[in-house]
Amino acid sequence: MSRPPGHPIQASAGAGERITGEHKAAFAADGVVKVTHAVTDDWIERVLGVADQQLRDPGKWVSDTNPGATENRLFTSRYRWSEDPVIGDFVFHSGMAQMAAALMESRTARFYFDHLLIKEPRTTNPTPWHQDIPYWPFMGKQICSAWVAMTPVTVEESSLEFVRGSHSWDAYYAPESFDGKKGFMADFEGEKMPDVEANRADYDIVGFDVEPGDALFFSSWIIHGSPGNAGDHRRVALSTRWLGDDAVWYPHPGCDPIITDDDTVADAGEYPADDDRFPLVAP
Ligand SMILES: O=C(O)CCC(=O)C(=O)O
Repeated sequence: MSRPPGHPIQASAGAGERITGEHKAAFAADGVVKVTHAVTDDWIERVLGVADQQLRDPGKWVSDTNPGATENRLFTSRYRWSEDPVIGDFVFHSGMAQMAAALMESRTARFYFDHLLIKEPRTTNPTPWHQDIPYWPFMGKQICSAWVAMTPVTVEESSLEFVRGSHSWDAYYAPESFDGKKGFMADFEGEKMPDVEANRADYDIVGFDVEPGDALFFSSWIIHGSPGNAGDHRRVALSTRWLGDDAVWYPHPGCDPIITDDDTVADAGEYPADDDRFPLVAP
């Protein structure tokens, strides 16, 4: 898993200038902001091509609730960037790094991983309410995702919802499996996630309807989730994960085991200056 040939670090330098003071203020206060038309149509076609290809011939890091089905299926594929030229190109040249850095008020953005998320029509599986940071072997406030819609999606059709401002709660909720099979694990780091869904009125929940190419940038600390896809068309999104200046390598009980201490030159508690695993994309 290292930088693929043909993807030198190259500026999508102007992309950060798309981010306005208003975007930054919303991201800081709410923990999430929508940037419309964040990527151009050619990216959308190319990523939708990857989605078709992945459904036909899944990569190594896949989850799939209903293999082969065209309905009621939640499919995800991760860590494709070093093998798939489209995803690699997206990581280095779509401008997500520059926008993420600008929103995090970070000088730099290193790439962590890509996450393709497909919900076929009439998929009942929600994405449960969670924070990202406890799932990841990093610590820091300047860590975020750029979730880009590749199909039009309303909240009813499974666009993302957020508990506004929850990135500032100073709470750290233990990872739980998304299929609900494994609940709270006492040996994982973090408290039990409260039942947001059952108590929606108690939370300041904001959801975003999006068009293809719109991006939701959100803090890795914000509580978020999405309902199932009640609609009759496929929902496709590509999330990329970004590490800012204050990120440190922090492997801990419960975090994603795909990249471990053995796979990186990063040292626990230190900035992850590992250009092969976590390439510096911005500036
Ligand atoms: O697309 C989804 O339903 C979930 C996305 C998500 O949780 C994420 O990108 O962190």
